[in-house]
Amino acid sequence: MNKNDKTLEINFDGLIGPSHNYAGLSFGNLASAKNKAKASNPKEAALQGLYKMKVLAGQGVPVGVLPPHERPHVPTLKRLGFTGSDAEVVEKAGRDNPELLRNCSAASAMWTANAATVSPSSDTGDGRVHFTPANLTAMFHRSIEAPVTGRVLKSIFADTRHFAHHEPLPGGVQFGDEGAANHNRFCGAYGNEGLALFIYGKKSFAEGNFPKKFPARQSYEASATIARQHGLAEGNVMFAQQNPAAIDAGAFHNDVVAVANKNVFFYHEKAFENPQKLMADMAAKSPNIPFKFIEVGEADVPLSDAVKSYLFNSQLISQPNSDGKMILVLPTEVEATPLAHAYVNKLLADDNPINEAIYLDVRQSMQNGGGPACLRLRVVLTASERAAMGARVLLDDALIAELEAWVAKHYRDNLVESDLADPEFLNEGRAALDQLTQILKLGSVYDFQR
Ligand code: SUG
Repeated sequence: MNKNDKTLEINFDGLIGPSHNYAGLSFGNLASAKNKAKASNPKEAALQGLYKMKVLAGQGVPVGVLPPHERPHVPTLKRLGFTGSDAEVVEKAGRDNPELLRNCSAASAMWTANAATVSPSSDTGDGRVHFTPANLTAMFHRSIEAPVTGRVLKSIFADTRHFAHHEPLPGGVQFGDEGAANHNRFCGAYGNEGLALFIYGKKSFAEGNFPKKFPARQSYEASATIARQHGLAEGNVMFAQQNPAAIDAGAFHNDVVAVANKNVFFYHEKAFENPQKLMADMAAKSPNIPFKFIEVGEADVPLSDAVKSYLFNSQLISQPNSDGKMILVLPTEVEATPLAHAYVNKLLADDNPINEAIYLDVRQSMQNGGGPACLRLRVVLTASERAAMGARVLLDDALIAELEAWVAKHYRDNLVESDLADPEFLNEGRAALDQLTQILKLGSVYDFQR
């Protein structure tokens, strides 16, 4: 039997953290701006996320979990000049510079599509799975995620015979990297060599037609560096520019306007400047992949409805043992957007691999611009690589039950800005995360544990 026969894609969902709040931090992300200063419900948010994981696991899809980060992040506040005990640091920041405290309190690590770019062993030069944590330099509140993300990935994927870890890219915004949200991998079967399609928003060292209103977060230079350092073969890599008009319409990551799985590419006609050429180039580059391109026209679903509903931020999942059938896991906002909903109904009736739609309520995350696909990082692993994983992060009934009880015990159901400066809130979060590292057998990944 070929060693790749049992290769699976695991969806690693971000567990939504106790500091989930609406701070309006992401310029260019329409939902984040719209819901600024609204009271959040971290407990409901985390349970919505866990329910999504449970539904996917119930479909037979392998699901893993990645932990939230420590927030407010006292080490960053100290680097920004706040002094004293940890309690004094959050109090002073809340009083003197609430903007900085908000930036250091985001639970944004939940959107694990931005955690890293991952290349499966079938695609890399040395036959190992490669990970590069995203530097997320475009937004200050996200730029502080990379060190802990790197530690968590190294703790789970510790076996260096199978796994290779790179540092987050250097170079500031010119090497701005947002991880897997702008990376699509196409293949026939998961264990086959795949085609990596990197989508960038700008070239940092070249002229071009780039977005005018909102920032292009992903740079070509970052994508090209990752392809190089993961050892991807030139014949298996493509780069394409995201349509600047899509970014200016609120698609701050490409996964807001396109989603791929295996041979299927589901995208909005305005996701790329010249989709016809891109699809023709992909087909020419990888003749072994039986591509199925599903382009949604502006006339069927206007770009503004795509951004509002997050139609393309759905998870496109292969049904296990089903001979190519796929499920689309969508946010309930699609049901509430008539043209997007009608399109999905038509898609299910048409002749294509997508034959089931599951709508899930992840509204707490959606209100910050994070849909089902933002909440997951895909990692393709062979059977021996799965056996080499450490920690306890693959979901089963027992782990889900423990995590639900953990959320019920530690999370607040109402959070407003003034709570972020409360030392009691800091202590609650640390107690929760300390217990979580024991449940997930992660070791001491947080700064407060070191
Ligand atoms: O980076 N929102 C996240 C949403 C990330 C969605 N991810 C993907 N599309 N893959 C972001 O803009 C908002 C936080 C706030 O405003 O409180 C935020 O960070």
